[in-house]
Amino acid sequence: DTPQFEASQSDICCIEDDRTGLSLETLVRGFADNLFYVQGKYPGNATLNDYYMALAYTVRDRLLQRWLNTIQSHLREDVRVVCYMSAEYLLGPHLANNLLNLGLEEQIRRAVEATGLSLDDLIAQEEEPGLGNGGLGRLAACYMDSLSTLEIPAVGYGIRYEFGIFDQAIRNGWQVEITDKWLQLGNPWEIARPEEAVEVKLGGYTEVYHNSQGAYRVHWHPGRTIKGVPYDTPIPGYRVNTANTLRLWKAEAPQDFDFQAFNTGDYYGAVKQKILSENITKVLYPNDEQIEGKELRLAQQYFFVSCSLQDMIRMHLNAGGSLETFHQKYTAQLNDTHPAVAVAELMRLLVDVHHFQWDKAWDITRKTFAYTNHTLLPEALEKWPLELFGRLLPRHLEIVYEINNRFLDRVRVKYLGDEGHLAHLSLIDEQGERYVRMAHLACVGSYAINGVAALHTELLKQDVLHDFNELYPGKIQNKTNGVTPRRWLALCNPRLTDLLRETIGEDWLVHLDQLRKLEFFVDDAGFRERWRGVKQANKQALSAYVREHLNIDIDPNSLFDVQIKRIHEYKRQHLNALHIVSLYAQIKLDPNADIVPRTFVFAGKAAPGYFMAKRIIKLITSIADIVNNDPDVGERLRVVFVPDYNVTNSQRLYPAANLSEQISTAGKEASGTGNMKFALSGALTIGTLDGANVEIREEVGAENFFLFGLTAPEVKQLKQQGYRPRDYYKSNPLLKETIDLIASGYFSHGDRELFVPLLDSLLKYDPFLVLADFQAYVDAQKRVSAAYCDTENWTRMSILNSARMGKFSSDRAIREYARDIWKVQPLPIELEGSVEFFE
Ligand code: CGF
Ligand code: PLP
Repeated sequence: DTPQFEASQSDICCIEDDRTGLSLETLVRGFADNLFYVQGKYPGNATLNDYYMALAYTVRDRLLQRWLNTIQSHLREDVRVVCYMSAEYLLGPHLANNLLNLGLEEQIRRAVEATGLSLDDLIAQEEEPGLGNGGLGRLAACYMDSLSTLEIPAVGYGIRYEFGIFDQAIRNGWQVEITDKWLQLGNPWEIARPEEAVEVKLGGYTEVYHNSQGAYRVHWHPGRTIKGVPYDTPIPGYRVNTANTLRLWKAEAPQDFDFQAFNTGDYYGAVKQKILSENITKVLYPNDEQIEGKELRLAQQYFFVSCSLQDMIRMHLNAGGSLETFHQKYTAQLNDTHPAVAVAELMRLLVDVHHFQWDKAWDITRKTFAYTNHTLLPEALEKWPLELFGRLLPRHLEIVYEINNRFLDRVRVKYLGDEGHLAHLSLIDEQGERYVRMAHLACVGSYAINGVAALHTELLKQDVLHDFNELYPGKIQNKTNGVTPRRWLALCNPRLTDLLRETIGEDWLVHLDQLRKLEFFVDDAGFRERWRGVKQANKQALSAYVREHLNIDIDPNSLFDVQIKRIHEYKRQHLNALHIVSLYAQIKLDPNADIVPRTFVFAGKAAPGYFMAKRIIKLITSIADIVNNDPDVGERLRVVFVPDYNVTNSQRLYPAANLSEQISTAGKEASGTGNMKFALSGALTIGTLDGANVEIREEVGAENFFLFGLTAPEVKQLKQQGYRPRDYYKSNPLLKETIDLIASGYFSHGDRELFVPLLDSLLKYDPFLVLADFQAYVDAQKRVSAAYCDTENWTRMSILNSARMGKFSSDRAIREYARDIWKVQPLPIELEGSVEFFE
């Protein structure tokens, strides 16, 4: 039967007692108590951070009953639980989001103001937990929000990195990385549960033995043991009583780590062991879509997956369940292959620790996991050298071999004598150095596989997972990504939210399709005026921010053309840069050139080791330096690189955009989620037929989307024919002029070497077809400029973009996962009366 996903929408009510009540008096009292008793400060010596902490605890106090009730109810009702396993969660700040979801903003604002402080200042004080690189981690955060809002029993499992994604500064036009010390002033949202710590083993060797019944068993003698300590953060749903748990694991040395070493007087040896243990969760690897084959990274992956599976097994057994029914009680979603070693770990736990027969264990394992693929880029498909894998996880390598042998036996039967198929499907890559292919392990060890946008899923079936699709027809399905309307509309765009509330109510917060009602207003000139007013105010706010922080004057009336995302060649920030240079060249040739004024906004981090991406940043900042200071340009062009792209900063960028740049090479961007956030706030998209752009265009209408560029099949064909980028350069005078201007040292104080690596790569290889798409992009940009001049029509298109974004809610995505993959039901949570502690 189909699950009911109507949120129960209970009026948010905290239990009115003197601890967690909502009256002005109780709130102020709670705030003051937390400042005094938790932070240990008087108002006289409190810092802004002390006040933020005290307020966060005051909000958390009002969330705890929901959270504990949720956990209790899930246990009592013995419900099926989704475990989302993700190495990344890019949560963004909690305070404002929790106020929104709990419906407490007004009361808390009044209480804070009653003390003479400003709520906005305290909200701004929060250091965001940047435990992710970009889209994939942010998706996990949106999904946690939707799981709670839809009242689906869920736990998010991940890693509590001590240092999250680095903070980015721009110095002399280059990216500089700064350690993200997000925990340094304390994290009021988490609760450590050391009593639920588990042990994880690494290294060592295995030994075969026969048990008392003569059965063959394997014993793993690990080289070292690490303790995993869970830190829990409640994730409240929007205006429901459900608050699911995000459980992040921290690595520590086990209690007896130093026992022997200390006894033998090896003090430094003991300390070294402790540090080695803690290193595992020290830092997030800052690469998006690029594997870094470091042993520590595999250790991180294995560590959190082993902790999580042991945790699930413990809970299941404690609740009186038998492991035979483990897969009925839990389903685990593998967010990309980062947690894919879970397949081997569950087998180990079932076979070696709980003494299951292999076949039975395999049946349970395959029914437990489902796998989401997020990329087609070959450099992002994880594989581990056998030697490294075996050194760290000797038992798991044996298990992978055994899984592979049994799997290939089945494949052999199907493809009689066809060694090619065997080699393609094998979990071990045998061409040259041998590797474990993590995507293959995830495909074989799961009951469902999904892509993240329709085009991506099709390409997976045709290409990267072609043989698996043939072997398991129907197993690969599509689940187009979505974003939470709570953070990405209500929270980040309060002006638009007010207008929506007045016009169509607020049902869209949980039923994003309701935005369709806006279509009734597109022909209402008064409404369009107000719509423009909102966008203008958002642009003014961004202009003020840019003025204050970057000392650049931008014109809020200009077209705000925004590209914000990780810096990557496939995302083609350099294509955007070439367009800017082409406009600038036009002005230099004809100072009176009629150019629609534009402000180009960029933001994004480059992986620290990604040479080309860092040069792209330097190119953009160098262009900005020249263009912004050239009197010939006047007000017509501005280029701004906003440093330190993260959730906090993104929240002021999406709402201010007129134009959203989604210009990846077709077939390379699996989905994109930034594209959805822009359109939700009324930006129009200039984009290729890539990832979710395809579906966005379908929804908003081709006439409300600026399409350009080669399609995925055309890209493939051009590459097969032998792509010669230099031919485009030679035959297109505008392109030649643009590239020559950069090469001449014009943007680099005469330094002709600075951009050689970038330009050489474009002219010689151009792996992402920048030059092939250049003219089509320039032409589409001309259409954009013309359209922007027709203010009324642009506003119509903007309204229609927002109005038709219903599909891209993460609630829709999670409903689909729940219905088609997980088969889970929501459980509304009752709030029982006031907690009686000591009777
Ligand atoms: O996942 C991505 C992003 N880089 O994190 N992938 N990975 N790996 C894709 O490239 C995006 O297209 C996608 O939107 C995101 C979430 O699925
Ligand atoms: N990083 C942050 C902070 C985001 O908000 C988003 C948006 O989803 C992303 C990365 C991913 O952006 P895109 O989908 O454009 O790659």
